Amino acid sequence: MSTIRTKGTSPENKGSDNLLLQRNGPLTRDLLLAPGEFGLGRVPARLKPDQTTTVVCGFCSTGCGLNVHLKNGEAINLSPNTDYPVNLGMACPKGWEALAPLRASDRATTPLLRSSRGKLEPVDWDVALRTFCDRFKAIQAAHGKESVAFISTGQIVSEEMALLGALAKFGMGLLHGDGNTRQCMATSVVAYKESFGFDAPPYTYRDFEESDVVVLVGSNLCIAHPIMWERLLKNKNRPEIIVVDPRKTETATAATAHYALKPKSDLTLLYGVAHLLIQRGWIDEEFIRAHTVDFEEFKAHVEGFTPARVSEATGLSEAQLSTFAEKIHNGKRVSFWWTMGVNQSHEGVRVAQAIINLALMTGNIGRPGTGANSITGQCNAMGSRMFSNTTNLLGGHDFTKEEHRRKIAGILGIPEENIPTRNSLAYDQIIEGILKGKIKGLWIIATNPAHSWINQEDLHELLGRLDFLVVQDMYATTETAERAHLVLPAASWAEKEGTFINSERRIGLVKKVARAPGQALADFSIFQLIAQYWGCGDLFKEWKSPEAVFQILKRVSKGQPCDITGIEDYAMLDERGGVQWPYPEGATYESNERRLFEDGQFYRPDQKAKFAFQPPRPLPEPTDEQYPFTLLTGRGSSSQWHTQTRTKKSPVLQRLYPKEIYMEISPVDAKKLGITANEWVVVASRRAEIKARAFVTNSVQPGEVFIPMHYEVTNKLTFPSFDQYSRQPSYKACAVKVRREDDRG
Ligand SMILES: Nc1nc2c(c(=O)[nH]1)N[C@H]1C(S)=C(S)[C@@H](COP(=O)(O)OP(=O)(O)OC[C@H]3O[C@@H](n4cnc5c(=O)[nH]c(N)nc54)[C@H](O)[C@@H]3O)O[C@H]1N2
Ligand SMILES: Nc1nc2c(c(=O)[nH]1)N[C@H]1C(S)=C(S)[C@@H](COP(=O)(O)OP(=O)(O)OC[C@H]3O[C@@H](n4cnc5c(=O)[nH]c(N)nc54)[C@H](O)[C@@H]3O)O[C@H]1N2
Ligand code: SF4
Ligand SMILES: [Mo]
Repeated sequence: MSTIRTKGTSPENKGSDNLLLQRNGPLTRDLLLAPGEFGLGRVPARLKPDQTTTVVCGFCSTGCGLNVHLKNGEAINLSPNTDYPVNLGMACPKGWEALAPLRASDRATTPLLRSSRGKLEPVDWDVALRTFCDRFKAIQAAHGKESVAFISTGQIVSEEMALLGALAKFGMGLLHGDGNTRQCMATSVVAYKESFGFDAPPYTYRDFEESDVVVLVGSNLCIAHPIMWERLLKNKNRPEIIVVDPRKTETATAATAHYALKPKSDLTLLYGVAHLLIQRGWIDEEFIRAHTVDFEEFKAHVEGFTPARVSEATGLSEAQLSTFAEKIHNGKRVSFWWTMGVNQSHEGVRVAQAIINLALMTGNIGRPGTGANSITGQCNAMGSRMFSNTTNLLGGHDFTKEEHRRKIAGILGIPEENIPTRNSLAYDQIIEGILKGKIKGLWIIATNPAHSWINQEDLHELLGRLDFLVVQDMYATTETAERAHLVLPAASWAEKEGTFINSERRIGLVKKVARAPGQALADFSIFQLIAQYWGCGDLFKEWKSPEAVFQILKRVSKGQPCDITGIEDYAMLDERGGVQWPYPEGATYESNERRLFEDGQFYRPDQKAKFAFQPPRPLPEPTDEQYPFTLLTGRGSSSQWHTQTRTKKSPVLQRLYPKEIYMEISPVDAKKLGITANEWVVVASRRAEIKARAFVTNSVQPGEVFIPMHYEVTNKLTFPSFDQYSRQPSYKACAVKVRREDDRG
C-alpha cells in the first residue's frame, strides 16, 4: 500500500521525487504503489533550483509569458517577462497572482470516494483507479460502451488533452467526449471551417497595433483580455475603435464609437452594413473575384437589409449605420474582432461569418492590421481545438473520413478499428443523453459545469441521475466535485509541464515550477495510470512524457494547416518566446509574429473563402409583459476567472471585485421599480429566482440587466438554447423580471 507524503514531510521526499523523475518513463502501477513516489519531482531536471524561468500564464488565451522566480526549487513569486512577444512586460492582476491558487488550503490532496454513508472520503490511488475502471466497465457492460462519456476543458496542456482524447476514444472505447470549449469557441470553429476550410484564426497580436480601424463585436477586451487591450493602446495610428455591444462596457467607454444594439440583433446589423458597403461601391472587387466564392448570392441576400429595416431591428439610427459603413470604408487597415457576444448566440455561426464576410468583401484580410479575428477565451482553447480528439480527430482530422482514420492509426501505431467512425455528441446532447438514460457514467476533467453550464438547476438534477460521476480537479470543493462519486486530485498549472496554444496560434511552454500538494498528480500521470489500470497501457507506450507526446503531435500535424513539424522541441519554444502554427519542417520565417492568408489562399479545396449567410431568426426566449428584461451575462472584472475556484483563493484579487453577486440595471428602470442603489433585488426567469445587489448604472440600457457569470447562481436563470450548427449555448439573452426584495412578485 502506498505511503502518503505531503509537502515537506521528510528530507528524503525531494530525493524520491527526483528519483521518479529520473526514471524518465511512464508512471506505472508498480511505481505508483512504491512508497514516496508522489509529487513527481520538485523542478524538472533542466531547471536549476534558484533560477528565473519563463512560464506561459494559465488563465486566459492571451498567453502572456511570466517569469517565475525559484528558490530552493520552489516558485516564490513571479513578474511579467519583458521580452516575451505577447505581453512585452505586462500582466493583468490574475497573471500577477497566478501562484496564489496553488497554495490554497482546499486543494484536493488525495482521491475521494463517496462512501456508503454518502460522504466523500479519502482513499488511496490504487483504490481510486480500481474503482474508476470497475465502475465504468460495469456500466459499459450493462449499457454499451457509449454509455460512459467525458467532458474536458480548454485549461490543461495540449499533451494532456491529446492523451485523454486518445485514451478515452482509442483505449476505453468511449464515443462521446466534449469540452467546455463548446461553451466558448465552438461557434468560431464551425464558422471558420465553413468559410476558410479550416479552423484558423488568421491574426497575430501585432495586428492590434497596425490597424487604423478596429471593430470589436461582442468583446469586452479591456476586462477579458487586458493585455490584448494594452497592445491595442500601443497602436500609433490613433485608430478608430468601434465597439458593438448592447452594454456600455469599459471597452465601449474607451472606444471612439459605440453601437449599443439590441441584444442579438448583430446579424441584421452586419448584413445591413454589408448592404450599404455594396450599394456605395465600397468593396474590393478584385479580391472578391480572385479569392472568394458565393459573393453574388450574398449580395442578393443582403439587398433586403435596408437601413430602415436594420434600424428598426437593432435600435440604432440610420445615421449610425451610415457612419459605421463609412468608418470601415475610410480605413486602410481594418481589423474585425469578436468574442462571446457573438459566439454565445442562437445564431452565432452566422454572425461570426457575417463578420468574416465584411473582411472578405473589403479585402481586409492577409495584410498587416486586418483580419476576421475570433479571440479565444481559455489558456488552451486553441490546443483543445486542434489536439483534444473530441470534435476533430487529432490534428484537425475528421473521424468520419476513412483516409484520416487510417493516417492517424498509422502514425500512432494503433489498430484502425480503435478509432470511432462517428462524431461525438455535443456537450448539450451528452447532458440530454443522461435524461434519456443513454449516458450513465460521466468523467469531468478541469471544468466546473455545475456552476458554468446553462440552465443550472436542470443540470444539477441530471448529474444526480448518473450511476457514476468522476470529477478530476485541483480542488475537491467545486460545485461539480461536491456532486461526484469519485474525485481525482489534480496538479495545477505550473505543477506540471506541457504546451498551450494562445489566440494568435502561438505554442508556448508551461513548466513545472512548483510541487503538487499531497498525492495530487498531473493530469498527464492520472491518464497514464488509468490507461494501465484499464488494461490498454500498451497502446500508449510511446506517450511516456509530455514532451514525448509533443513529438507525436508534431507527426499528427504534418501536412495539415496547423503543421508544426519544424518545431524541434520544448527548448526551441522556450528560446523563441513560443512559436505560432504553422511551422512546417524546413520553415525559414523571419518574424516571430505571423498572420495567415498573406497569399490570398484559403484552406478550402478551391483555395477560396466562402461567403456563408442565412436569414436572421427570432430570439429563442424574447421578453414579454411577464418577463420584460433581457438578461445579459459575461465577465465582471479582470480579477475574476469563471467559476472562481482559482481567483477567489487570492486575497489580493478578492479585494478587486465585489464579493456579493450584483446586477446592473439602468437608472430609468431602477426608478420605475423603486429600486435604490445597492439594495437586494429578486431576479426571476421561468426557471428560477435569485437575489442580487442592484448596481444602478448607465452601462446597461433600459429593458436590459447584466449579471456576471462568476457567481454560483447566475446560471440558474439562463435559458438553454443553442446555435444550430455549433451547439454553443446562448448564455447572453434570456427573459427575466426584477423586483425589490420586499415587494411581492
Ligand atoms: N477576467 C477574466 N478574463 C477572461 C475570462 C474570465 O472569466 N475573467 N474568461 C476568458 C474566457 S474563457 C472567455 S470565452 C473570454 C470572454 O471574453 P468576452 O467575450 O470579451 O467577455 P464576455 O463578458 O463574456 O462577453 C463580451 C460582451 O458581449 C456582450 N454581449 C452580450 N450580448 C451581446 C449581443 O447580442 N451582441 C453583442 N455584440 N454583444 C453582446 C456583453 O455585453 C459583453 O460585454 O474571456 C476570457 N478572459
Ligand atoms: N452565464 C454564463 N455562463 C457561462 C459563460 C457566460 O458568459 N455566461 N461563459 C462560458 C464560457 S466562455 C466558459 S469558457 C465556461 C467556463 O466554465 P468552467 O470551465 O466550468 O470554469 P472554470 O472555473 O474555469 O473551471 C475550470 C475547473 O478546472 C479546475 N482546474 C484548473 N486547472 C486544472 C488542472 O490543471 N487540472 C484539473 N484537473 N483541473 C483544473 C478548476 O479548479 C475549475 O474547477 O463558462 C461558460 N459559462
Ligand atoms: S492577460 Fe491573460 S494571459 Fe495575460 S496575465 Fe492576464 S490572465 Fe494571464
Ligand atoms: Mo470561454
